[in-house]
Amino acid sequence: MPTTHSVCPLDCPDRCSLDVTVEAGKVTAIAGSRVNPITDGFICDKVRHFTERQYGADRLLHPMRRSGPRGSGQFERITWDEALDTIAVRMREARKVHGGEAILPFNYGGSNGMLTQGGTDEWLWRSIGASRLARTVCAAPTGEACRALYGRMASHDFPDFEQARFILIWGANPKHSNIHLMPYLKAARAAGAKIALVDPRLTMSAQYVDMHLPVYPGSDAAVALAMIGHLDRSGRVDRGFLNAHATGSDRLLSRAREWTLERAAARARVKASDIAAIAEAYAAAQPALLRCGWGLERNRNAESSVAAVLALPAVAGKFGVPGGGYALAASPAYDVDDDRLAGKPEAPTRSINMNRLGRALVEETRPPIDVLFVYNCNPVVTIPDQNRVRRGLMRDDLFTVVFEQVMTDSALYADILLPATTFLEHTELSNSYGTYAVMLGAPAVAPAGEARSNEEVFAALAERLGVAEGMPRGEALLRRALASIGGPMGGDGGRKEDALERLRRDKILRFDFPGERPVQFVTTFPTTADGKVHLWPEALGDDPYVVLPDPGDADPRHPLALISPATNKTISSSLAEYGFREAVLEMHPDDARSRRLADGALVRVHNDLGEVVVPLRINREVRPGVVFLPKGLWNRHTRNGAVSTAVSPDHVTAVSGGACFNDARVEVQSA
Ligand SMILES: Nc1nc2c(c(=O)[nH]1)N[C@H]1C(S)=C(S)[C@@H](COP(=O)(O)OP(=O)(O)OC[C@H]3O[C@@H](n4cnc5c(=O)[nH]c(N)nc54)[C@H](O)[C@@H]3O)O[C@H]1N2
Ligand SMILES: Nc1nc2c(c(=O)[nH]1)N[C@H]1C(S)=C(S)[C@@H](COP(=O)(O)OP(=O)(O)OC[C@H]3O[C@@H](n4cnc5c(=O)[nH]c(N)nc54)[C@H](O)[C@@H]3O)O[C@H]1N2
Ligand code: SF4
Ligand SMILES: [Mo]
Repeated sequence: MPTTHSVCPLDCPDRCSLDVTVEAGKVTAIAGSRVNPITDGFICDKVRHFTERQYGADRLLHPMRRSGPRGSGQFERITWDEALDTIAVRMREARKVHGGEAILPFNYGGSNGMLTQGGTDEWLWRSIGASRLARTVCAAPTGEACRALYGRMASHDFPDFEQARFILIWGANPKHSNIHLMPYLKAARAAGAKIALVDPRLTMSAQYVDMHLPVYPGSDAAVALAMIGHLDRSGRVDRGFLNAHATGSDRLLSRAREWTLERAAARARVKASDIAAIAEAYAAAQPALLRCGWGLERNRNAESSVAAVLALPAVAGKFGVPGGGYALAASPAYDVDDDRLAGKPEAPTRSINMNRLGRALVEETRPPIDVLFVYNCNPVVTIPDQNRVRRGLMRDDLFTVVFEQVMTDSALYADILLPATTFLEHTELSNSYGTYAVMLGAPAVAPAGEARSNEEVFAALAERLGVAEGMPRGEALLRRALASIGGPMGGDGGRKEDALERLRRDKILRFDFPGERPVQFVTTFPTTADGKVHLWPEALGDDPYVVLPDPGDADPRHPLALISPATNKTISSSLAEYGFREAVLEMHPDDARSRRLADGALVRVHNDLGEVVVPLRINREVRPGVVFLPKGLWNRHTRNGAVSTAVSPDHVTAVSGGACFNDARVEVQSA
């Protein structure tokens, strides 16, 4: 059967290359290919079954207008012209009455491609002076902390994990969120590497994990500082490295000395000896690799936690060898020029933090938000404080557009609903945030129904609003997107032309590192102003290593920490329409016993913000004092039509305004 080359554009670090089989104009199979060597011919179940989205009952096939109350999901079919004209009229009106800032574009990770995000959409928003969106729901604190310490230094690529003799996995769950790392972890283990996991849950079996530190959520800064303090007291700090390559180490070390093992152990609710054991094993091994995930950033203490964790490889002298240093997002190294991609510079309009959507819709008055345009995002289930978001969307005078592939919980609130193509139906240029490659995907089939691509829809709106002149489209947009990538792929415009030809021929463009992959402090270095690691980074404020008290300390009625990390069933909330049947809450047996809750019992997970009703699963792999609901549920997956964001506070991290999902403190009772 003939296959088409494609690329998975979902918000996943692996960025698989795909072979798509088409029969009689329909996609019949999706499999991993070897174009991206990391994919190695296998993909996750979710995307293997993507035809369930493509041809499923939830797929949106034509534009619609709301015909019942907000949120009711009652719509009537209209034409594209009616839909686009209505939107254009409402936008023009909003601009006339309150100015461009009365329009709020709302988008995030639904499509990680460069043609569906940041190009024609940004051109439109910038041209009409819309409010800007601070895209902070994920990775903002981690990115901020990493940049503050190391600038845009490239991170380790997956294959080098094999060379490590000790791998410290901190707040990441590769078994679910980064499955193509697993073969390299396995190979490292086979070659004798030890693996330690710092996570409130035991996410991997003994086949992978030698040491597990089940920290209480939000306590990572204390633990990492205590490790640094312990290395210092026991003479394991690499002074030579620090003197040559770092600034601020004295201040960091003196701060770390305040965090004795015992003090950190009390904050993290773990054993002091376990913190010491991991620090010692890490210091002793060479090469040792730190894999920092995104689980530790989803609380108020985020920037300090990530900074303290990322300081470890500098303090312990782990750089300078393949398989040593840290592995985090690859994205900083791409150094994408957003202005070039958008085709025009950003205007300094009002910025709205996406994590406070509910508040913005209700409380912003100068000007109020008159038009909300949601695309590549499902805020009703993915943004903190679900009930507040819903109240905001119910505002009588709000005009909401949702541009979606399927009938999500957010789509239900649309005044105008627009059907979007999937990656099987449009051209896409995808850069990976896990590894160093760019790939091009061509449409495998014609759009379902009347679905249109983001590029088409934003261009059509720009035309109606009179701002389309000069907007790059098609091939020109593709070239511009490619040219906006800097870093080790960068070069002059002329070279980029060759790059597109090469990309078409080879289906993949790899980064031009000296050597096949980046090796930190050998072929890739900090890009801070002085080229050094900033261990007391001013960018993180007066005190980069503040350890905040646990939010539960002030809330004794809600003693359990609720975390809601990624699972293998969805990508954020994408594909949940077929990925999930019903969600369960996972709880440690001790917590279930003290609450007289039996396995399978229906429970209420609640706090002052809201509640979620689901069956209970008792599971020793979650530490005591912590409960776990999956990220990305839809309302239909719980008994009361609410998801974990219903109990997530919408306060944000101090430096970068990041989301604090894991600051949810709850009580659980029989329902
Ligand atoms: N299958 C699948 N893959 C995905 C995604 C998905 O939804 N599904 N999502 C994608 C996206 S958008 C992202 S951002 C990444 C996220 O991928 P990861 O980096 O793996 O992040 P999380 O899944 O949020 O959390 C990782 C781990 O951190 C733990 N954790 C929670 N709180 C804390 C804490 O305070 N401290 C520490 N040390 N650990 C904590 C959780 O128990 C979890 O096991 O994955 C991407 N890949
Ligand atoms: N409880 C809890 N919630 C979380 C988190 C958590 O830890 N706990 N973490 C969060 C994280 S890490 C992230 S990244 C966010 C992600 O949250 P969102 O940005 O809301 O991502 P998705 O849930 O994947 O929703 C993306 C939507 O975009 C649509 N889409 C895909 N491609 C296209 C396209 O080409 N055009 C258009 N118009 N639409 C498209 C998809 O159908 C999908 O419904 O969620 C956060 N939510
Ligand atoms: S979601 Fe991740 S693992 Fe699954 S196909 Fe896409 S890139 Fe690969
Ligand atoms: Mo994310």
